[in-house]
Amino acid sequence: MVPGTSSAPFLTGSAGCSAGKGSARPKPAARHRVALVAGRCLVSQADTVLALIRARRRDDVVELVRSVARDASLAVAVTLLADVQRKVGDRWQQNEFTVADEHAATAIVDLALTAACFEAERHPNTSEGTVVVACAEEEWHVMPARMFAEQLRVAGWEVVFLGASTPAEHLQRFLAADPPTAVAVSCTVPLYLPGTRRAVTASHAAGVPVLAGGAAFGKAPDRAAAIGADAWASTPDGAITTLTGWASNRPPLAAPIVDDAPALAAGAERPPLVERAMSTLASRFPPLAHYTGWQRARTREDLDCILRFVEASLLTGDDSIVTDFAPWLTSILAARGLPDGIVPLGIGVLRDCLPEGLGEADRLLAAMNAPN
Ligand code: B12
Repeated sequence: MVPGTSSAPFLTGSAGCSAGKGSARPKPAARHRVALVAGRCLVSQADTVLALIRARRRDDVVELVRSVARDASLAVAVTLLADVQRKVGDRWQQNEFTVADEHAATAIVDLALTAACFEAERHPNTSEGTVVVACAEEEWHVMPARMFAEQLRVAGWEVVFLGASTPAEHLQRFLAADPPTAVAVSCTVPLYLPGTRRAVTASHAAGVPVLAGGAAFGKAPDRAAAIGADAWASTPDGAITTLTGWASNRPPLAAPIVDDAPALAAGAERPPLVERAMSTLASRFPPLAHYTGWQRARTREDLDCILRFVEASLLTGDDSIVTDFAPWLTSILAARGLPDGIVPLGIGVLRDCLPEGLGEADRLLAAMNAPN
C-alpha cells in the first residue's frame, strides 16, 4: 500500500516495524552533575531526562528523578516521568523512535519510578483500606497504572498491584478471595474498553466497587459511567477523595449506562468483515497483490483495529473516540510515508463491506472519515 517502500504494512501495524527515521542515538553529553531541580519547569526537565535516556545515562536519570521525589514529592516525579513518556510516544508516532527505542526508554523510566518511590516519604498508613490496581484485559500499558498505584501507596493506602492485562474471571476470583475497598482499573487505549467493561462486571460480581481511570477514558466521567464503573478520576487526589468516601461508606454498585449489545454485535461480525474488506481492498489497491504474507497480516490487523475503535465508541456512546482516532491514524501513516488517501480508502472499504444491521457502525465509520 505504500508506493516506493518495500515494507508496506497498511495502517497502525506499520508502526511496530518501522526502522525509525530519526532513531540515531545522540552523542553522550559531557558528564556533568545533573541539576536537581524540583521547582524548575518540568517540560524542560522532561527534555533533559529524555536526552539522558538517549545518551544511555541510566544512572543519571535515576539520580535526577530520585532527587525530584526527595526535594519535591513523588507526584512531581511522576509528572516529570509522564511528560517523558508522552514525548517518547510522540516520537514513536512521528516515526522518529522505533519500538525498541520506546522499550529502552520505558525500562529506564520504570527504574527511575521505583527509585523515586523508595525516596518519597510515605504517609503513615491510615488503614483506610486496600485498593487493587489492575490493567484491563489486553491492556499492556502497565506504566500509567503503576504511576497511579505508587501515588496511592505513598498517600497511605494499601495497594495490591496486578500489573498488565488481567483476565476478568481471574480478577473476580482474586477479589472474591479477599475483597478490597475498591478496585482501580486502568485503561490507556480505547481498544481495551471492552476488556475494561468485563473487568467492571467481574468486580461487581465479587461485590467490589470500581474506580476507572487512564487515558482511554478521556477527560470526563461519561465513558466510565457508560461501562458501569462506579466512579472515574483523572488524578490521584480525585481518586483518593472517592476512595476515602468508599472506605467509610461502600457505594451501591452502578450499572452500565450504555447497552453493550450493539458493540458485541459489531465485534461478532468483525472477523468475516475484515476478510471481505481484504478482498475488496485488493481490487481497489493493486499494490496489495505484491504484499508479503507478513504485510497482509499487518493490513488485516489494521482493518481490525479501525473496527475495534468503532466498537469502543459504540460501547461508550461516545463519537469522539472515532473522531479522535482518525487524525491520530493519519499522522501515524503520514509519518511512515503512506499516501494521503489511505485512511479514507480503508474506512470506505470497510463501510462497503458492512453487513446489514450495523447502521450505527456505518454512521461511526462515516464520522471517522469526515474531514475535521
Ligand atoms: C510505553 C508505551 C507502550 C508500551 C507499554 C509498556 C509499559 N510498561 O507500560 C507498549 C510497548 C506495551 C505499548 C504498546 C502499544 N501502544 Co503504547 N505507548 C506507550 C507510551 C509511549 C507511554 C505509556 C506511559 O508510560 N504513559 C504514562 C503516562 C503518560 O500516561 P497517563 O495516561 O498520563 O497516566 C496517568 C493517568 O492516566 C493516570 N491513570 C492511569 N491509570 C489510572 C487508573 C486510575 C483508576 C486512575 C484514577 C488514574 C489513572 O495516572 C497516570 C499517572 O499520572 C504511550 C504514550 C502516552 N502518551 O502515554 C504510548 C501509547 C499509549 N501507545 C499507543 C499505541 C497505539 C500502542 C499499541 C496499540 C501499538 C501497536 N500498534 O501495537 C500497543 C498496544 C498494546 C496493548 N495491548 O496494550 C498510543 C495510543 C494512541 C491512542 N489512539 O490511544 C500511544 C498514545 C502512543 C502514541 N502517541 O500514539 N505502548
